[in-house]
Order: sequence, then C-alpha cells, then structure tokens
Amino acid sequence: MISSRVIREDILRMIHSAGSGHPGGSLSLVEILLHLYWKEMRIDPERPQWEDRDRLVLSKGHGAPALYSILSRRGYFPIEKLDTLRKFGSGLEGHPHMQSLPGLDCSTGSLGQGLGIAAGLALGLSIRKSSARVFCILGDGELQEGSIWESAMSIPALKQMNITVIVDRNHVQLDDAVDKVIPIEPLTYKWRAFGWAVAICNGHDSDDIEKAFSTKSDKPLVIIAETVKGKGVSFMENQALWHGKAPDEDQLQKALEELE
Ligand SMILES: Cc1ncc(C[n+]2csc(CCOP(=O)(O)OP(=O)(O)O)c2C)c(N)n1
Repeated sequence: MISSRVIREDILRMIHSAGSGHPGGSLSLVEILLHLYWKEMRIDPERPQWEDRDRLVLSKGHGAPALYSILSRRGYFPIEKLDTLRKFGSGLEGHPHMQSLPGLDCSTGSLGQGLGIAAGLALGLSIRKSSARVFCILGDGELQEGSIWESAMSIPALKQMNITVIVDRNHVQLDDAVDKVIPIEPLTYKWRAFGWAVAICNGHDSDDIEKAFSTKSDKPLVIIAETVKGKGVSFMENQALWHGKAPDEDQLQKALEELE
C-alpha cells in the first residue's frame, strides 16, 4: 500500500496548481480510500469497466482530489495526469465525472444523491446475481440532506447487504462546525433506528478501519469514521476556511514540509 503522505502531497500539489479545490475534505478521506482501494474492494485497474468490480460512490464529490490521487497511484491512469486537475478538457473535473476518467464509478458533486445512486447500483448488481459490492462515502454535513435518509430507510428494508456506507465524520462542513449548523447527533442511534449495523472507527488508523470493515451483521453496515478535516496540515486542521481554498506557494511549501 502506498503511504498516506504521498496521497496528501498529491492532493495539496493538485489543488495548488489548479488554483481552486477542496483540501480539507480531501485530506480527511485519505486513509479510508487507501483501505478501500488496497484492501477492501475487488477491482482490476486494467479493466475499469469489469462488470463484477466493486463500486465506489464518493457522494461527497468535492473530495475528488483524494480519489484522483488514489486512482492514479493504484494504476488507473498516469500520475502526471494529476497536474491537470480542473484544467479545461482534462478528465479530472472539479467533481467526479465518470465518463471522463477511468476508475470512476459514479458522477457526484450535488450532495445528498450518492446513497440513492448506490442503492440503485446495488439493486442492479443483485438482479444480475453479481457478488460485487457498493461502497458509498458520505460527508457528515451531507447528512443534513433529507434524501440521504430516504435511502437510509429503504436499504435495510430491501435487505441490500451488498452496500456499505462510510461517513467521513470530520465535524466541519462548508462554513462552520456541523453541530453549529444543524446538529446531526446522536448519529449511531439514528442509523440503528433506520435498521443499520453501526461501527465506529478512527478514520486515520488503518488497523481500526480494517476492524470496522470486518464487522459481521445481518444488517447493512455503516461505518462512522472519526476524522479530522485538513488532516496532516496544522493550519488546515479543523478549519472551515480550508474547506474550499487553494494553498498559495508559501502555504504549499509549509504544508509539504509538515507532511515530511
Ligand atoms: C446539494 C448541494 N448543496 C450544496 C453544495 C455545496 N457544498 C459543497 S461541499 C459542502 C459542505 C459539505 O460538508 P461535508 O459533507 O461535511 O463535507 P466535508 O466536510 O467532508 O468536506 C457544501 C454545502 C453541494 N455541493 N451540493
């Protein structure tokens, strides 16, 4: 598995060179995506359209820089392509566009839609008798979208055991702390009441993440991954200011030094 430092460096360099993007919610995703793409998902980067591959729906599509770095480091496309984030004609759109880049299973960016799409994908796979699974990553601020809860209600009712949800619980949304905007706690009770098995983990600790994914239950699993927005860069950590802002040259150098 590639180191989380390499992914974080990619994220910061890409967003700096694009001059825009979302560092905070990309940096919080790194260890979750590393686990998924190196340990959990049944995939073949040589065959990105393989019908029986596991799928990822990054419902919080603004975390795209983290996903692009992971996909390139996993071999879906050349690493040099990362320099083209948000450039006109590049497949690396500001939010994932599945027709533009190998390895993307879903176009996202409009929050609140990913879990419904994951449910549809999972239903299609079941009908085809495929053993492939669908993983869906939600933001914690995104949980304020009502559409999430329609899907959260129907997935256990339809016994869709081929779906696993991961909540990136970094406690900060676009312009403030999640619990100051609309509190979402008690999260565990909410998901349980909707019929889910819940596992909580430190979303930056690979062993803890692995343990959470290995939870056995006769209900669909949601993993609440406790993370830090802007993880790894002191001046970005827990700061809503760094939700959607590119580092300038000095800030990039300072961040890269810290990561070393
Ligand atoms: C439907 C919709 N409304 C608003 C936005 C703008 N927006 C982009 S990111 C974001 C905050 C999301 O917060 P959270 O889910 O906690 O993401 P994270 O902190 O992990 O980046 C908002 C409101 C959007 N992309 N889609």
